[in-house]
Amino acid sequence: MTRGKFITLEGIEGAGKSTATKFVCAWLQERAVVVRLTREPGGTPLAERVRQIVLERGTETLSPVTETLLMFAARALHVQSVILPALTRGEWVVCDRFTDATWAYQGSGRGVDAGLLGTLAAAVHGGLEPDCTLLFDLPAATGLARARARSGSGADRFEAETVAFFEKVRAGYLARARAEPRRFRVLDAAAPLADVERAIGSALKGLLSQEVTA
Ligand code: T5A
Repeated sequence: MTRGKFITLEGIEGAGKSTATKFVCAWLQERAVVVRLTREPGGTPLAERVRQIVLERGTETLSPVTETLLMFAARALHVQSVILPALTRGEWVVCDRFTDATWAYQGSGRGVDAGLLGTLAAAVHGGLEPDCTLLFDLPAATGLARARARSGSGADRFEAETVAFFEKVRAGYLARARAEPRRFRVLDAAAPLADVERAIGSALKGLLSQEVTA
């Protein structure tokens, strides 16, 4: 059986990833692809509990390294229980965030050492990398305004960060996209939804045609 494709969606808060996952899944299903939609942090019952810990604005401070370890703990559960089994069954996995988020948020945003991130990524998912990463790029102020309009006073620990923090995260994402142009497709997420969806469709067409010609 052919291994499925692994598609990740990345970007700062309010970039439109969750909205786009629905479009990606529907687009693939219309073409008879079996899709497994999932997200990080989360994707398994225990990993979803870790998600609550990292998102809640509790009284206990999480250091950048603690935050990083929690992200990778959740990811280890997710990769072993959900992502690898689905890919092995030939399903396509559509994942709202993966390790690029750790490089962007904990690495570029919080300043966690790249050596540590590389070691943890290798230990947790070895040779597993996304086949395609859709990066939803937009100015931090625009994304945050969208996210806060939706969350209101219920903003989570990340949404409560400053625009300057998210500009560092955005720069981290764009640097990764420049370093791996074949894997990343950078989309203008400030554009009207119809334009964003057209760009997603074009990226997915490319991925599907690789499958046919492989
Ligand atoms: N995190 C995660 C790390 O720090 N390290 C890691 O390793 C990982 C995996 C997860 C948090 O954890 C952090 C990053 C995050 O802070 P999350 O809920 O997955 O949290 O991520 P968020 O970015 O917070 O999710 P959001 O829901 O805020 O953003 P989305 O999914 O990008 O945006 P979406 O689709 O919900 O859209 C937001 C609003 O904008 C509108 C939508 O209708 C919605 O109201 N919208 C548009 N409006 C106009 N034009 C468009 N093109 C639009 N697209 C969407």
